[in-house]
Amino acid sequence: MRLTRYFMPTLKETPTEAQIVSHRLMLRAGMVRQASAGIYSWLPLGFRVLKKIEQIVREEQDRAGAHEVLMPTVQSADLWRESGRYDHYGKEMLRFTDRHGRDMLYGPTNEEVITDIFRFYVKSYRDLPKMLYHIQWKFRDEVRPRFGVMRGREFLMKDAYSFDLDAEAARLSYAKMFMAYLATFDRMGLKAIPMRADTGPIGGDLSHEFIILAETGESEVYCHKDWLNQDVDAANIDYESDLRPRIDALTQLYAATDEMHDAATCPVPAEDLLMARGVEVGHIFYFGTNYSAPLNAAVQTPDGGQAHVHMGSYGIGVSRLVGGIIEASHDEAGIIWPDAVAPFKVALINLRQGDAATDAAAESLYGKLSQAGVEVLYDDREERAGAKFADMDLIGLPWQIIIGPRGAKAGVVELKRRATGDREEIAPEAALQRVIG
Ligand code: 5CA
Repeated sequence: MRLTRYFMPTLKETPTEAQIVSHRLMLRAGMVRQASAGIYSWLPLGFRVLKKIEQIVREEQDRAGAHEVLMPTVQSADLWRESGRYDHYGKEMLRFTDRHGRDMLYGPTNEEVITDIFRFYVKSYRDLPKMLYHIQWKFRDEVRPRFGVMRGREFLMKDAYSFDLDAEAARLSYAKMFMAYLATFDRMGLKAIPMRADTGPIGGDLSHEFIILAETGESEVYCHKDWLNQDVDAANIDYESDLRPRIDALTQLYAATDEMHDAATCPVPAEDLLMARGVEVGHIFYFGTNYSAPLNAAVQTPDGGQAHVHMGSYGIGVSRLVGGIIEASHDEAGIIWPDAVAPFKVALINLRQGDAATDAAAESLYGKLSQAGVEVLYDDREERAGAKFADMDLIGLPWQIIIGPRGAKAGVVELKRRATGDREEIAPEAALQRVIG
C-alpha cells in the first residue's frame, strides 16, 4: 500500500478527551473516529487490526469445535420476556418499537436468540454436544462510556454458546473454551490470566474472566506472581481429550478479581501476591439450565425422558482487544504491534522521495515485498525524514525498512525492529528475507 493513496489521517496533537494511552494512540494513529459517545467508526488502519484479531478468534473457536453462525443485532423483546430478563436488564439495554408497535431491542448479548435456534432444531441427546458462536456488534448503553473502544456502547464481541446433556458434559465444553481462550490470547502476544469471577447478569455458578495486566485497566486483580512466568503451552491442545486436569494444574496458581478476592482466606503469602490492574478481554460462564428451562430447550435423554440442556456462554471483547493490546504493548513513541495483529508487517520508508536513485531502490523493494505477499505500507510521501519516522513509530508496524540516498548508492537499506529498536544495515535482498522469515 502506498501511503500517498491510503487513508491514514494521523494527528500531531494529542487529543485532550482521551484519558488513557491506547485511546490517545488510536486517535493519533488515525485508527478510529468517534461518531458519538462510546460509538466509533473504524478507519482503514484500525479496521485492519480489528479484522486480524477477529480472524485469530475465529480460527481458535473453530479449532475448539465451535461452529460459526451470524445472529441479528436487532432482537425481539418477546424472547427476553420468555427468559425473564427483559424487565431486569435495566437501562443498559437499548429498547425501541418498530412501526407496528412491537418491542425490539439492540442485542447486548445473545443467549435468548441462540437458545431459540437450538430448541427449534435439536431434539435428541444424540445431537449433543454442540457449540455455536458468532462475531457481531453489541450495544450496551453504558452510563460512562470511556477509554475509547475499551468501554464503548457499541462494541464487537465474539460470543459462543455450548449445549450439553448434563452438568458433567457441560464442564467439558467449558474446559474446551477455557483452553481456546488461552490459545487465542497467546497467539495475539498477550498473557491473559484466567480468574474466578462473579457471574453478574448472565447468571450461573462457574465463571472465569480472562484479564491482561495493564496499569490503566479497570479491573483490580490479585494473582500469584509466578503467573507472569507460567507457560500455558497453548499451541499444543488436544480438544478430544478431557482438558480439565490440565486446567486444574494451570489454575493451581492463585488469581482472582477484586470481587472474589478475600485477604483473610487468600492462600498466597503476601510476598508472592501481585496486586495489579488489568483489562478484561474475555469472560466465560457455565449456567446450567438458567435459559433452557424458561425457554424450554429440552432434548430426549438416553432413557427416553426429557431434559433441559446445560448451557454455557463465552465472550471475547474483539474491539476492546484492539485497545487492550495497545495498553499492553507501546512506548513513548507509539504503538508496538505484536506481529500477529499488526495492520501491516513492514513500513518501507523512502527518506528522499523524488531522488531518482532512492525512488528506484524503494520501488524495487516495494515490488518484491508485494510479490512475496508481505503486507507493506510504503511511505512515499514528500515529507521530512523526521515526520516519517515519527508517524511510522506511532503506528507501530513490526518492521521498518529505511532507504535513503546514501544507502541507495551503496546498495544497502536499514532494517529496524520496532519493538527493540535494533537496527542494521543490510542488502535489500537480505532485508526481504528477514521480514519474510
Ligand atoms: N453473554 C456473555 C458471554 S458471551 C457476555 O455477554 N459476557 S460479558 O458481558 O462479560 O462480555 C463479554 C466480553 O465483552 C467482556 O469480557 C469484554 O471483553 C467485552 N465487553 C463487555 N462490555 C464491553 C464494552 N462496553 N465495551 C467493549 N467491550 C466490552
